[in-house]
Amino acid sequence: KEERMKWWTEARFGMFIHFGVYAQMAGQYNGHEQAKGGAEWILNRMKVPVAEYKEIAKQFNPVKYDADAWVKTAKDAGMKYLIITAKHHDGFALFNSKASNWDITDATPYGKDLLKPLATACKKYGIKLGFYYSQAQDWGNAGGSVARKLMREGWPNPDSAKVDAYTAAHKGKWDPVQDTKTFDQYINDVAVPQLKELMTNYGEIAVLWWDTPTNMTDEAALKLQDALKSQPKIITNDRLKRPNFPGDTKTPEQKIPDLSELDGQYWETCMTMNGTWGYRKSDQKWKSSTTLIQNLIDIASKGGNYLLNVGPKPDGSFPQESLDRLKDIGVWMKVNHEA
Ligand code: FUL
Repeated sequence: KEERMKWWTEARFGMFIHFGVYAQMAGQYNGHEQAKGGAEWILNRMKVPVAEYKEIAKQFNPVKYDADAWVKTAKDAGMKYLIITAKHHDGFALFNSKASNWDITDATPYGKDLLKPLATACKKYGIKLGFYYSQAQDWGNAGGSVARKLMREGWPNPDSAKVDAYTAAHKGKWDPVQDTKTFDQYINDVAVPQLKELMTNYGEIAVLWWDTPTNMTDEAALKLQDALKSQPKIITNDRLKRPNFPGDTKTPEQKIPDLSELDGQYWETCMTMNGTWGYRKSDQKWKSSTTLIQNLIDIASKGGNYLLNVGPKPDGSFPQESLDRLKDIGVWMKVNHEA
């Protein structure tokens, strides 16, 4: 394991990218602002009917996406690896998937695999590439919506009482289409094949970043883990299934552990620069460059990694505020780190 973790331990700094159809909504549904939480949760938080969300995908056309520019931005900031949401909770695949039509090639006018050019650019700049894959929650592919508490916030629809009643009666699902398959069918027909696609079509994959282990079974977790076996050096986090599947790294979210909390395990703090992972137009609560640099110092001094997020705009460009901060960090890195 130590050998496999070597590059990761030395890396210290990576870029997280949350990108998908939610960026198109930018935190708003029918002119109403999503009340709480990350904008990447809008489909669930505002209980958008799945068919309506898929209509919105028909506007998702990130024509300003430039993989080379994304990776160069990370490189210039002193980052050593990049993790992108190959599929977030909305189930939308940023890659060409044969296992589901709910992907960028079939469901959007953009029509191209977004991960292919990213893999090429990462190779060019010597940046390790990792994939985030939401295995246990998939609201867009039938069977993938697992039981969760009622989480409607700020639903603007006059039918809200009806939607709440439905959600309460259907273990957190809000759209009948989500119940047309079982969770096992979703695992076998979508998650396992998609992971195999991700493990075979993009060269060497350095990290698989699982998320929200709620409602996973050991059986499903084993199948998913097995789907990674063509990448023997891959590093995984602790979010596949709890307990029994600790993975390689711990994942404190939006916080830096105190020295007293460290237990000798590999860890990585993931954090947003403002308050959301996916792009939200109204979120202007940006941390200062100084704060971000101090976080990086704090984390590195305690032996952890800093996975700092960017939520690209629907056109595929990085928000200017993110670019400004990454540039400042890069200047600091050049002077103080990369002599
Ligand atoms: C969380 C997710 O629910 C968020 O949307 C985000 O991806 C974060 C990194 O992990 O648990």
